[in-house]
Amino acid sequence: MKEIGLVGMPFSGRSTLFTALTRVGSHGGRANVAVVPVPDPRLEVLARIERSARVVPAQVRFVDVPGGVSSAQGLARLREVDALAVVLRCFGTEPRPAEELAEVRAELLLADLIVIEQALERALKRARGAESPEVRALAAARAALEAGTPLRAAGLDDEAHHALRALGPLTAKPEVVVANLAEHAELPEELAAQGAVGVSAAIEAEAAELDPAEAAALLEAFGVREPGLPRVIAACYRALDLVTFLTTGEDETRAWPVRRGARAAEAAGTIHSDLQRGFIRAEVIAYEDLVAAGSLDAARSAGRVRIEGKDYVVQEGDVLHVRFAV
Ligand SMILES: Nc1nc2c(ncn2[C@@H]2O[C@H](COP(=O)(O)OP(=O)(O)OP(=O)(O)O)[C@@H](O)[C@H]2O)c(=O)[nH]1
Ligand SMILES: [Mg+2]
Repeated sequence: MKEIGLVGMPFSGRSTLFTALTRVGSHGGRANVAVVPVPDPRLEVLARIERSARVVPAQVRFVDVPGGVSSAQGLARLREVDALAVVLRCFGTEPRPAEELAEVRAELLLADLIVIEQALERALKRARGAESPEVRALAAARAALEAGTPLRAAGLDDEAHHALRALGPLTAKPEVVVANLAEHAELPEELAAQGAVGVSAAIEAEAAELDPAEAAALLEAFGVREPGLPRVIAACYRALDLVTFLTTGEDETRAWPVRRGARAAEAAGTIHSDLQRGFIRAEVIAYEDLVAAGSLDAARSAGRVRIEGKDYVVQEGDVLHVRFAV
């Protein structure tokens, strides 16, 4: 399960956003963690068509740490997450989200530089001054950070990224930007242009505590048309380069995230290692084609279900049925 860490300046509204996204209160003084199902309207449709007994959505975990971006303890926890969501204050007096974004990024860069310099010193001692792959990776990372380049954009090779992995460098992680909007405010143009997601965290956090009818009325009154959660998760999936394939049958209809470019055998392996080991072939149909056909059986009869081998690259919205033998 992918873990998304909320990061930002103090009082940017991270804990409020955490509550809005997870419906769980975030209490000061400790890291707060909550798992949420990934909204995916396709699941209910498939489950109805195939009469599945249950629906199993994918899940993501959100992490909210106390203290702003300069809290070493908070940042240490964020080194473990898969992606960062930078929360920007767009409410209250004199919001300046663009500057805040630059400040947060600078702080993350600095935090990485400190950790990498320490690790480089240790690595040099261990290598007794000689060149080692570790020393080379750390030196390259330091040079990038000193030049103000986040590690995700530093052009490091896989070996270098692997050498740095244990340090959990923050600027190597995929990043999404979440603008925490004031009541009735629209997403500022310059942030929209950067692909930021606007969320009215305070209103959504309040709505999270109401019953559905009251919540809907509150959101409507404040002009919140689309909840933040699906848009934040979609942005995270894009940043993490994930696609979702689906499985459906009598037992369950289920969503499975895999890295973009994953082949059928690897995708099968996320379901169960036996399916990868004993992979024979996959029956594949795009979600839209299945819905158009009316059912998997109807699609099969109409010859709309393709047979793919283990090297087939799984596409967003593919419905997969894996044939295997162990
Ligand atoms: N008006 C308005 N106030 C908000 C919004 N989001 C958060 N706040 C308020 O801003 C203050 C800080 O919010 P928090 O969610 O605690 O911010 P934080 O980033 O978690 O703060 P620290 O963890 O203390 O650094 C609180 O008083 C919130 O009620 C918002 O969207 N609109
Ligand atoms: Mg907080």
